[in-house]
Amino acid sequence: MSLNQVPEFKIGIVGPTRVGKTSLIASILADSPRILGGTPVTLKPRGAATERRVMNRRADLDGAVLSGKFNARALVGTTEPAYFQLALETGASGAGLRLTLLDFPGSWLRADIRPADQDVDWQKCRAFIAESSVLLIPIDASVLMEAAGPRHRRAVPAILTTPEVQAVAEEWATERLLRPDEPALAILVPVKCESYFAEDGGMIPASHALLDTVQQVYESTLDVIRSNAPRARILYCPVDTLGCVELLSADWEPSPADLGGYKFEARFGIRRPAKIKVRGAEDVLIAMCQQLTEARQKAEEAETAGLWDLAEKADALTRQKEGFLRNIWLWANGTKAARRDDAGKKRTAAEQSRQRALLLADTVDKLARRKFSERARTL
Ligand SMILES: Nc1nc2c(ncn2[C@@H]2O[C@H](COP(=O)(O)OP(=O)(O)OP(=O)(O)O)[C@@H](O)[C@H]2O)c(=O)[nH]1
Ligand SMILES: [Mg+2]
Repeated sequence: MSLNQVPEFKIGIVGPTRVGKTSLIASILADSPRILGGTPVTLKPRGAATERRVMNRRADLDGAVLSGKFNARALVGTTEPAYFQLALETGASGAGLRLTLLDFPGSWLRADIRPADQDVDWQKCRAFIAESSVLLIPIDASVLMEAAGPRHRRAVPAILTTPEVQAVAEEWATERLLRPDEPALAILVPVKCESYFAEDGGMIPASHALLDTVQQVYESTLDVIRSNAPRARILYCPVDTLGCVELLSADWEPSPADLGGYKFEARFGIRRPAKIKVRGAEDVLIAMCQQLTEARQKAEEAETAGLWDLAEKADALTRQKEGFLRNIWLWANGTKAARRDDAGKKRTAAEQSRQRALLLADTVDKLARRKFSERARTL
């Protein structure tokens, strides 16, 4: 194992087709220059494939806004699993932290419509999600909030595939039992909620009702996470991936062939100025930085106190699976070495990269100390 290896942190995301998984990933990245403005750190796509995916999604989103009106089918869905490789770093060093998000076609969650020849790929996605230290669960707020009567409400779990989401969350939480030293973070992320927040200029402010409904509909998912991973942190962070839209109509079309008996479609109109304004992505990033900081501090303290032979533990983990702990050790050790050598102030390339490691760790710490927005909650 080389210290020059760049530590990688995996972030899993689970939700049905058309919920907004790809948009959420793209919007975290799109808003990062604002969030990280004034810090020496950037969040960037790593490699051409991710860059292309992000740019395509942004062009799609910009086009949807320019067109004036859109529905969930306005943007093309994901057709195969895609790894979004991101780098959190200082300068164009290629070092720093690697964040990998796995995006997949949400329709694969449903066994009855998943093509049989995609089963192997789906198993790989599930394994990645289970290994991830962060689990993002995007939730379609318009389905929850526009279900007007008992018949609509009865269709909600089928439309949001809550049993399938819960099964994936349970696998993730159960895997945490096998990794008790690793910090774990699950974030419920309502999307398409621009109309429900007064601070967004929403026409039907209902932020409390949204929180209550999310907790009610996802209660058993929260329960399986809590019972299998009692130390996992669970947050609620609504995100607007577009911001400049308003719900125009919500249609529940009877559809006996569909589980739940209804098809749901929300239509959105564009608010002036027609400019995308991401909201809430900062909370997700702050939560991730808190997790990184906490884990690195624990690793450094344990090593300093001689309580925990990090090198030995990390080696053992390398032999097994690439784990969060090993990555934290790599990062903690890199920043510790940087601190040790700080006094020397040699003007070498190695010294510069050490300085960058320190700067990154300090910036992540600072981001971790930022306040969450009013919307975010600990559940
Ligand atoms: N109003 C609004 N629409 C959103 C938001 N997030 C996503 N959408 C829309 O929801 C639709 C689906 O978004 P995607 O990101 O493609 O959904 P996905 O979960 O990746 O879907 P699959 O790739 O099919 O699994 C698109 O038309 C998005 O513009 C949001 O925060 N607000
Ligand atoms: Mg997608």
